Amino acid sequence: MAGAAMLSGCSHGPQTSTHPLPGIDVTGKASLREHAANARLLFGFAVNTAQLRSNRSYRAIVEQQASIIVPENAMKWRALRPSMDRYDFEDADSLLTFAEKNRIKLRGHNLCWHQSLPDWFAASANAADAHRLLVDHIRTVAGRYAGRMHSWDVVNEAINTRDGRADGLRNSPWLRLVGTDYIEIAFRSAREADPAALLTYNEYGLESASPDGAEKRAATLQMLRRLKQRNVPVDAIGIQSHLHAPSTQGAGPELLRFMASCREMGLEIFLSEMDVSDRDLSAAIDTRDRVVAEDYRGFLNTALQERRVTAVLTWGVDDASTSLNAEQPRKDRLAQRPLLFDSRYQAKPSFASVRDAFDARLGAAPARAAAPSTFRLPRL
Ligand code: 9MR
Repeated sequence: MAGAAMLSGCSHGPQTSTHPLPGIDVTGKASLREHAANARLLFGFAVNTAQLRSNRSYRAIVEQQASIIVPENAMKWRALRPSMDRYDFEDADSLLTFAEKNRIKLRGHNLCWHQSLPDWFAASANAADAHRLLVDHIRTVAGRYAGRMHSWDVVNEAINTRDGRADGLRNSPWLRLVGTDYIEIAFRSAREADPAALLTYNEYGLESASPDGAEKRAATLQMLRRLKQRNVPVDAIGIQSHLHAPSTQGAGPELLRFMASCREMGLEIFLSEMDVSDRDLSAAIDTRDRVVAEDYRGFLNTALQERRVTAVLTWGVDDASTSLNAEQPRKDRLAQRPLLFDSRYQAKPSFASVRDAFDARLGAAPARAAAPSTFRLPRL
């Protein structure tokens, strides 16, 4: 496993390779993983295995700040399935080795999605074999890492109310080939393969105040309730939380109501893919950084009121590693600044926002103060 050796072999002191927000220490007890732990939260990033392997500064930030990571792409079908009958686990294995060596928890992403399927899938999968393909994949992948994963995004983004179905389900290849039961089949297969991982339904747009957001929340709750009624093993919901600055809207009360409904169903809640797109902000870096930081603060101050939120992850480590420049390029072609560290690994104002929101969850800063007695913290 050459990849694993490379990922875990090089160690580099995080203190010497990152640059704190001017005047603010971000290391050790001042790191986000420590502030998160004090608020009974896990904090971390979606990571890119190539960066983790080759870039010391990137790796140092992850080691220093994260108590949980998720592969941005390395555990998707496209990465794991070069052909129908072959699996390639090199990157995924190396990531787990890295995580375990550094005592960082690993989320798996994802076992069933309409995107990032390998090219052979469209040409080869059909209604006769798709059910078997799905179950075999989940048995093989979740089974390989059984007992070592914090959680798995078992089904990703299965709702799309614009597809016009009464149940709100997305017209995905899995729905077309396997039928509406594909979600239930995926969760049951995942539980059999790994009884320990928290099995998660992960979705975008749930946090939005728009009419689309309201429809998505309603359809998602309807789907989750139905799964729970049928004793399908769903343990958690991932609210992706891809925000767009300036998010003056903030789905505050609706989001809290949605999260309370999830809690009442017994679900744990992860803010699983946070970033703040600055596509619609003017060019000035100071303004962008300030508005993005305000959006992180505003969103987390609301969302962390829900006690079942147990993890917060950003989708990428530093601004150079965001997927947003490809997905939502700015009109002026400037690089987006949606994350907590800039492309030179300097902590940004958004870092301070996230840290302060974690502290505010305890009602006390600096951290380590006792939680107010009225605030029941989740057990991790
Ligand atoms: O950031 C990911 C990008 O590198 C991939 O090309 C893309 C398709 O696999 O997926 C991106 O990650 C998405 C995640 O898997 C699911 N939620 C939305 C994320 C951003 O688009």
